[in-house]
Amino acid sequence: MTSLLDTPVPTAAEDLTLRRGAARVLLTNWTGASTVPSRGLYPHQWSWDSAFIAIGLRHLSARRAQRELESLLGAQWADGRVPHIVFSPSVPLGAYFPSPDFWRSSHAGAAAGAPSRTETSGIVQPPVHALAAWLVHQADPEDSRRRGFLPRLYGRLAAWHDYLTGPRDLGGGGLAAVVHPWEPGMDNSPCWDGPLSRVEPAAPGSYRRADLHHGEPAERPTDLDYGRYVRLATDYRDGGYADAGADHAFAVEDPCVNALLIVSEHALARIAAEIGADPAPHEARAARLTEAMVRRLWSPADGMFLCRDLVGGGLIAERSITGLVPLIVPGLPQDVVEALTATARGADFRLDDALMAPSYAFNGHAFDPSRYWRGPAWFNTNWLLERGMRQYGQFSSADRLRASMLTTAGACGFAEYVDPFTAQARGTGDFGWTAALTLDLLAARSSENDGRANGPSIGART
Ligand code: 9WN
Repeated sequence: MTSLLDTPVPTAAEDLTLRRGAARVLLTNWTGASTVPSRGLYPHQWSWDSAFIAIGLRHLSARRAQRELESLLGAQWADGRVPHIVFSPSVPLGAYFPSPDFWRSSHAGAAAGAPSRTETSGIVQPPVHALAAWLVHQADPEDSRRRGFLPRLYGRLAAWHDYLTGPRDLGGGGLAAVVHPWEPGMDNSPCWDGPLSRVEPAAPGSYRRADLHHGEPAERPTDLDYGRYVRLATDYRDGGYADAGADHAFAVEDPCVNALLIVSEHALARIAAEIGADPAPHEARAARLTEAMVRRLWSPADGMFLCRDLVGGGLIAERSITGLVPLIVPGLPQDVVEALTATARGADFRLDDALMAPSYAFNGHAFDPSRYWRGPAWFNTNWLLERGMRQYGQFSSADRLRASMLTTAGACGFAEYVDPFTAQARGTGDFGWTAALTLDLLAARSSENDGRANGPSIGART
């Protein structure tokens, strides 16, 4: 096992090179009002990408990070949902599938309150936004106050959380559910194999994938998975993107989605206090969500959280990184924290000797080191894990992971994801959140080195 003592300490010059490289990616991917995840594969604005990107962008320009979130929330639907993609009208339709003419949000989503002049998808992604807004505010509170950044966003963020805890509480147990594998952002995780097996794929000739023009087929979801994604999205659209009363073929409660909702609800409490609103309802909701997440998704036998299948019933017996992300939630029961940190270090995720934690258990039956969310290591989930371990006082694991992520990010050219054994780049390069979270990790490390240590909670982090 590699110990912390074996980890090479980068020199200030190496940090500067890394910072410059990450900044270059964010400048190149900036479109004027937001940042694309990648110029080729993902040429529009994505929801949770924008939140992670804002968290890093604030170290380059707090104003630009504010605009990143403002532009995304400007496309919010009247029912509160924040769409997972906001389409750029200047990008050709064929550049990404499913394109605006597939989602038809301004017409098909009219009853649900889709904007009439901006085209978006009709599904959502994990709610990282209130957390991002709070962190962006903290990067330059004076500018934020001068521009009324938080007062303008607060109502929208609250409506977003109301949507997730209201119409999206499909299980009736107090958690938010996702209705498509694209919603939790871990598209082809083995967690979805069971629920997806009940879905009849769309006919192969009825759509054309654009992702394979940019990515290796062995690193992307299979055609069978795509056919099922298209079927689910088509059915949701044809039902007017309605939630309550709809006959969802796929409905899952996901730990990462709900953990991010809880942390964002804590952030909303801080935002409320900052702008003179009442934080108490947000803290109360965060506490209710935390209790519901432990009650409905914790598996003592697995030592981690699992996904709950609301259609087939029961917990899904697949060990994915989603089940470790709840470490970012403050105030978890002590026995849960102990088991989770042990699982993170154990043979399935190897936090203390792998380069980065894989997206799916090393020993899982479906593990594949190259294919998308079925094994490769992703920077956003590892960033969350790093924050979670640090929050619960696991400093040496967190320090080691941070050092390894920084080395890997530079070596792989800010790749979308990497092989967790070799750090070889997978997916697309110059990826937005890889660059942004690199900047955030660098900033955290240098502020700790300067003696300005961050607080223990993710929400308290500046
Ligand atoms: C579908 C943009 C997004 C990420 C997701 C990631 C991938 C899209 C795709 O890219 O999903 O939303 O076409 O595969 O899985 O997490 O937000 O970077």
